Amino acid sequence: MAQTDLFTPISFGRIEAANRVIMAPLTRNRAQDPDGVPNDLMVDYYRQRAGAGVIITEATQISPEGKGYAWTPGIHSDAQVAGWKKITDAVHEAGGKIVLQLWHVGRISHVSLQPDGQKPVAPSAIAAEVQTFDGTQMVDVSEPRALEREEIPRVIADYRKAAENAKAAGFDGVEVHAANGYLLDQFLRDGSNTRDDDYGGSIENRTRLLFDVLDAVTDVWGPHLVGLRLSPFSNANGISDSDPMPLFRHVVEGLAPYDLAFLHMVEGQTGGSRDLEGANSIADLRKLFRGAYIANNGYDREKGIEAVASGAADAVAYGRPFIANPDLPERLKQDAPLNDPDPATFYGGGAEGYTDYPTLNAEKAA
Ligand code: 8OZ
Repeated sequence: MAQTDLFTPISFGRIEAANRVIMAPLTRNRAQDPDGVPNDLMVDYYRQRAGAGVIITEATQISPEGKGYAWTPGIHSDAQVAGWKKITDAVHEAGGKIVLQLWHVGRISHVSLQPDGQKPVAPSAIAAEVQTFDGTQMVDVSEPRALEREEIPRVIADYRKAAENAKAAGFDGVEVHAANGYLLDQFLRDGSNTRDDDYGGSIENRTRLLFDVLDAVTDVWGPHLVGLRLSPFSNANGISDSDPMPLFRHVVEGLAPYDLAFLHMVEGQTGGSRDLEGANSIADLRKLFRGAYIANNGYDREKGIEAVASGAADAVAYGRPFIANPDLPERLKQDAPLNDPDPATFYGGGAEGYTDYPTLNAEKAA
């Protein structure tokens, strides 16, 4: 039997991937149309990266209220669905697979980005001490208002509608973004969720919204086509919990009935240290999940190969390396040099630092 490595095919549930080099979700703020419609520049960007086993798109707001940064795309309007359809068509023509990341920012927003200038919504009226980009400058996020109990079914319905829209846009699946301190993570954690109804308090109550959303999204997509992203030990966007291990054990144990395509975890601090208080915490959580596991956070070629070879992960999601190397899987396979990403062009702007990084073939021809 051929040995399993980073470059062999894998099934994420019903999503068949040609290799295990996954493109991590990357916010790039190129949807400058005020309505958050994906544009032709984004078509080029994603087409260039179709060699990934699976592309997980940038976080995409499920509703106008779910937006927290200027120029991020949405999946709640017909024009957005049409824009994404061009992207899924281009990736499929190039032989790739692409999954949409469903996102609601919750309290990580600013009144100027919200419909009618209203306050962002959150589990509780507790502001995060972080900033966002409003289209002109970095600004402190606004104080949110607590969602009313009777509004929660509407938020779940927004996830359902977005999941239907993603299907209409031709995606191969969806990933529910429950990481990095956004709405679902805010509900999970006791630092941001102090509700006294059935969506706050006990672990069972704090995890209820996540499971409700998974119910809705898997109902739309069916089994083995929905993934989930978590960042159990990150404090990204001012998130905190007094005891994350039992919380996330409950989450991961609760995933069994959903028949997810994959579980995708940010290991350690998002974009930062991989060191955890409990060295085996991630491995312990992973053991509780029966499906495919995608590891993320600071992996290089060697760490990725080692993670798959040892069975610590089934696949590895690369973020920053995919920004600067559209043909990353090929480069990793050949052990070819990598281009360095330029942080000045990560967020916003045009083609520069977005679609102008060369492939190996382009470098050879030059
Ligand atoms: C960087 C900048 C803005 C948003 C995340 C969606 O951390 C993001 C994000 C990352 O998950």
